[in-house]
Parts: sequence; structure tokens; C-alpha cells
Amino acid sequence: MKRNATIAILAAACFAAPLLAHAHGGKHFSAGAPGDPKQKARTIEVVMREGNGTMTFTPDRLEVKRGEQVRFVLKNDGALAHEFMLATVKENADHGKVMEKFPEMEHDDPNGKRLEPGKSAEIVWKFTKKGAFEFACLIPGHHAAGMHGLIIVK
Ligand SMILES: [Cu+2]
Repeated sequence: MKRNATIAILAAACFAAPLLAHAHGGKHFSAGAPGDPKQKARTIEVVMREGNGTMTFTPDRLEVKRGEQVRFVLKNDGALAHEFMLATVKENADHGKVMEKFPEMEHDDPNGKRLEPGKSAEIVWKFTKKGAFEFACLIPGHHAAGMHGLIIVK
């Protein structure tokens, strides 16, 4: 199968998975809402890398206030592709299972980006809900290798 056709099928599969409809439909996000880049935001740099048998986000624990807007500056300092997906722990776990079947699924969503080695990206996010949320890399094997972080919204 040609690569473009493969991507189209994977994108369709990703979109059609009922568990993921909220993540890709743009209507509802469990961890808050896409931010407004024109409004003020706290900048938090998050570095992704791997080594010594682990894969990490640095930092891997953040606290924000409800209503706060954060500009995540994501940097992939590793030798592999990584992603940053902001959701609940359960959503990321469910999404991870789909990614095991479709490992080439590429995210470029308001709450998630995939970065090739050496690349950076930004996500502006408004934390509108209290609770505990997770940012995770859902490329197969990466979450289990340690690639997840916790965000507490107070
Ligand atoms: Cu990763």
C-alpha cells in the first residue's frame, strides 16, 4: 500500500474510534480547552528524550491554577520521534491501545503533537477544570518506558 493511502486509512481509523472522537473532533477536551495565543500565558518548556533504557519528559510534574493558560514549548532532544498528548490518564491509556494497532498515527491536534528528533512545537492550553491530568507519549512502548507526566490543576 502506498504511504499516503496508509496515512488516510490510519487517520480514518483514528477519527472513527469512538473512544477518540472527543480528542479529534474538536468539541471536547478532558484536560481543559485550547488556549488563545493572544492572551497571556505562563511558558513551560518540556523536553523529551530517551537514554539508559528510559524515556522521559522533563519536567514530569506540574501544578497549575484553574483558569491559568500555559504555553508549552515542546522540545524533542532525543534520537527517536516522540509525542505529547494532554488528556486524562484513562483517555491516554485507551488511546495508547489504538496506537499499538496504528503506530504511525501522527498527531497534530490542539492537545497533542508528534515531534521528530530535534524538532520543537508549541501548545497553548487553558486549564479550565480542576483535577489530575496526564501528558504522555503514546508511541508504542514509550509510556511504559516512563514517558508520562502529571499535571495537577488546583
Ligand atoms: Cu516517545
